[in-house]
Amino acid sequence: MEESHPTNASGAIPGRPGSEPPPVAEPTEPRGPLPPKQDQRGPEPFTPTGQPEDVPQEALAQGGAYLTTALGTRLPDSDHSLKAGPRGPVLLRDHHLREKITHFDHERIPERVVHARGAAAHGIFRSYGTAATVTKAAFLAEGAETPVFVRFSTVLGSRGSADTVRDTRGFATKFYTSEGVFDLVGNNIPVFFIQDAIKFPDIIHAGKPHPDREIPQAQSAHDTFWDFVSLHTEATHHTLWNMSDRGIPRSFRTMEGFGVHTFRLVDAAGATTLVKFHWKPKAGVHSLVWEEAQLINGMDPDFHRRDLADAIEAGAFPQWELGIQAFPDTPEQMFEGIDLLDPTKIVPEELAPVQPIGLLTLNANPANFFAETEQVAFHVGHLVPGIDVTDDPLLAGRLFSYLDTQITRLGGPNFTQLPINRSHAVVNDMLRDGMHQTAVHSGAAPYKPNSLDGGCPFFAGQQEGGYVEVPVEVASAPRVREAPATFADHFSQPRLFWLSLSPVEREHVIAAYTFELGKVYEQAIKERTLQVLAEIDPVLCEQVAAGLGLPAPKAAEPLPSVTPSPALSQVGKVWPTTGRIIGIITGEGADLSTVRSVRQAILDGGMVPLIIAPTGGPLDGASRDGVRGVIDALTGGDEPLVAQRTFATARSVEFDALLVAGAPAPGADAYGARDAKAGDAGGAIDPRVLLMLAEAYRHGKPIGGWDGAMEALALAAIPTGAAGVLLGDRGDEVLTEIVRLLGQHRVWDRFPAAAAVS
Ligand code: HDE
Repeated sequence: MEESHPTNASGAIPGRPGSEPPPVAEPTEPRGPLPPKQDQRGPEPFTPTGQPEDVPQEALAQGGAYLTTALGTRLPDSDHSLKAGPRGPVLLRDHHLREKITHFDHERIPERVVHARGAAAHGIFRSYGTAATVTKAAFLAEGAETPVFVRFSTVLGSRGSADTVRDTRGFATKFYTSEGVFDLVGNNIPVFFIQDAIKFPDIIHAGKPHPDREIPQAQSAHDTFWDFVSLHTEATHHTLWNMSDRGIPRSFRTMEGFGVHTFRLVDAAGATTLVKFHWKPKAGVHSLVWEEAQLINGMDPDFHRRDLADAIEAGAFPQWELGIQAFPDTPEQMFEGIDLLDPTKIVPEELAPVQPIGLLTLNANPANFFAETEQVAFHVGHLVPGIDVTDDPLLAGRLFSYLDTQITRLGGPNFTQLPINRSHAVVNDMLRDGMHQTAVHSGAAPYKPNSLDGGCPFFAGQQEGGYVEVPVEVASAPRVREAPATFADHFSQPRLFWLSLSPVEREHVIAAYTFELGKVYEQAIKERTLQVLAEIDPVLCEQVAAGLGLPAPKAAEPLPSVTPSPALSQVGKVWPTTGRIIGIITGEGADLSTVRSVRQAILDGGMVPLIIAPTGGPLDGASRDGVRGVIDALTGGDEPLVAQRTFATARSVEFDALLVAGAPAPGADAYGARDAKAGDAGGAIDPRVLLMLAEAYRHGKPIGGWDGAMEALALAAIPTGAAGVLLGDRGDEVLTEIVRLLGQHRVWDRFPAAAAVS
């Protein structure tokens, strides 16, 4: 009988499960995966678009000079359907038409439930090694360099919503470390609305547009949001941060980032330290003012996205220092009376300084938004040895949620194989199959223990760099649906934050509450919120109540005595001005040599000069003398001076500071029927210039001018001698002073705070 079976080359009977005969005892010597059996081979190694796998990265997606079908057949035409005669009918047999339309029909994937709108960049993280005393994580060792991908986002809006809405911002970083991927999925606000993940659907349903009309988009100024946060008072602290300038950042580049939860670091000896992560922007923390934010949402809804991409393209690479606040890992997990497991609490930096541990530099824009920014999948459970989570109940829910959401969003469990999500450390996971599987696994035994695949893969203990959970003591307690008593204080830290703000920042908070509650329909919700504000501070409550035309309630409890944390204020420091945008307004008759030298000085200072003129094109007088003049201007010794904006296209909100070179007369298109901003242009100065100046003045921006600019300022009703308004004889001197003011981000003392000082 034996002889009648076919045999393979080695003479064995077919059907052997693995490529080697298994030993009797379970293999214990680690080794790489066994080769496929002799008779097996997977598909030839080609890229998803039919290229040999060793092509350079940029050629991976598409190649060749000719249009093809998805499977590489060259196409002669993609503009006309296949028809029975030029007038049709269209034929069902047109496989190219059907492939093109079918693929198009499926181009969208579900947007993120929260943080749908985002922008991202590639970069590098260089570790200082200062954290090596508390963690064994390899990417935090001295000098380690780790590629990263960072995605910033708003929370509430849909993918197509505007950037400068009042909202929390996401700040999620994927570190492709040598020990696997670590995701630090944080926000630009250090606390959260809720203390327990089970409340997340509630706060998000309340913040999202009303379910009946699906309005308003991407904002919290509506009844359901304030209904929830006024009833659920643990949201008070986060809400106050949102109503502060932190809710409307100037740029992603000027945002702080926070890990929010307390994490647990583990060193090589197994000793643990509790930490909070902080990102500190090198450019300083800086925000918009509310009117500016609202105008930008119409003028340039992609303001933050564009700012990030432009900065990187211009080589002004945004940088943040990563820092940690470190606390002893005691059984209580408390520090100076603050519960470290409560995500509605901060630890003031004055009590636990932020110690820098590395530098993040964003140095490349994504090549394809969908493939990278949209498909990137963060997960707080993507951890590496040396970094562990704590029992913060909010974090516990996140550990479940992020993995779960990616399965719906990215169509199955293999989202980790998408190029942007792939590990840079070798993967041997025994996870198999599923939608969109791109790996061709070999072997017969994706289970452990096995002997058929030589026992592969092997477990990695501490010595082999395995992620070994720290045996932290779990307190014995009854099973309850309850929060610990230390979570019950909802007002002392909001008060601490309020008292830490400068007077002008408090004015902004008052204005924000008054605006948002002013948009609320139901008076009961306003009254309830005023009661919450009374528990924070009487001045805040009274001023908002006055703005709403309602009586100010008194606090139910005596206000706690707290020590302010000056580190929480954004005002009063000096920052680099790199990447800031200065508009130079010129007009007929302006001295172009001064404009040229000021423009160059701005560039030399690493800032961005944008020239605003009555029309586009070259400014040099020669260019007006016909084609020859244009060519001369373009090719002469100097670079031609070209306007980047016109009086019709520019708006003050694009600029951090404005310079006026002379007295720009009304442009040829300055009449209301053509451009409503011009209205009745009867005066000596173009009304759109006056509008820009008046807005920049209101928004606390430095304004400078020379050569008759005084007339423009006077007509814009800007008092000469007002703070941050500089007129001079020389453009370079004016610029020097303007740049000094920019270093403080805004002219804070232009409008002294009136009411907000307790
Ligand atoms: Fe998220 N969050 N979140 N979150 N979150 C998501 O994951 C969730 C929370 C944060 O750019 C989702 O991929 C729950 C805190 C950022 O892709 C989802 C809870 C913090 C991003 C999700 C929280 C964050 C997300 C939506 C309460 C700051 C965007 C799509 C327990 C520390 C990441 C997705 C990116 C995204 C769930 C609370 C930050 C649904 C259940 C606290 C920056 O999984």
